[in-house]
Amino acid sequence: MPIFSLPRLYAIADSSLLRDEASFFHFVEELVGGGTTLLQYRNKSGSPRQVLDRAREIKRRVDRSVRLVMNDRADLCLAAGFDGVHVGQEDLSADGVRRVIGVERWLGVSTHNAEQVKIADATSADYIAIGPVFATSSKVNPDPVVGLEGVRAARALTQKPLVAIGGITRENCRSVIEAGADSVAVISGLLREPNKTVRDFLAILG
Ligand code: TZP
Ligand code: MG
Repeated sequence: MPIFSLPRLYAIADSSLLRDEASFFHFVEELVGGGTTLLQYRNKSGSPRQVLDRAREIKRRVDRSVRLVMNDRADLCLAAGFDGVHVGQEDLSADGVRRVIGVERWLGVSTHNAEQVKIADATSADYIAIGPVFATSSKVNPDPVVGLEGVRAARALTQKPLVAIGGITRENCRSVIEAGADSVAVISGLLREPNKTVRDFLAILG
């Protein structure tokens, strides 16, 4: 497994939240220009071909120092030459993804309760995400909010790097790190003024 350390901010670019392709790529460039070093591409509505085309374009536009993570799809991660995959509870299992992507690429798993954290901890996942920490409108049918208490509980159950997700803003991100998360994953909190907002998050999180 690669030596693994997560940056404090894990930006997620969700293509459904940007009105067209040009704004999507502009958004990605703003995130990276602001200092994002770990970026997940999330596209729940495109065909596999569209997802891959956009992924390749992201890769073309973004410096190699930025780690690129594909949401849901191990096959498209490989096809796009991304650095990792993030899967949820209904995607391929973590160990199934690992067999596809090999040991070098990064693998993250979403969890929503203590039981799922324990199970993910026993897999070959490189990091575990826990959430939604706060209310979110970026996910269809989100699981119940776990709160800061859920982050603390997850922290106690795993030594893998822990990502907190769901409703995280500049205002509440410190409390999430203080509850034990290593990194905060943010979707809607980056949509406005992404370059400045990324810089703000990085300044707040040190
Ligand atoms: N998983 C748990 S909450 C969530 C996902 C994908 C959405 C997070 O988006 P936002 O806009 O940062 O609340
Ligand atoms: Mg998924």
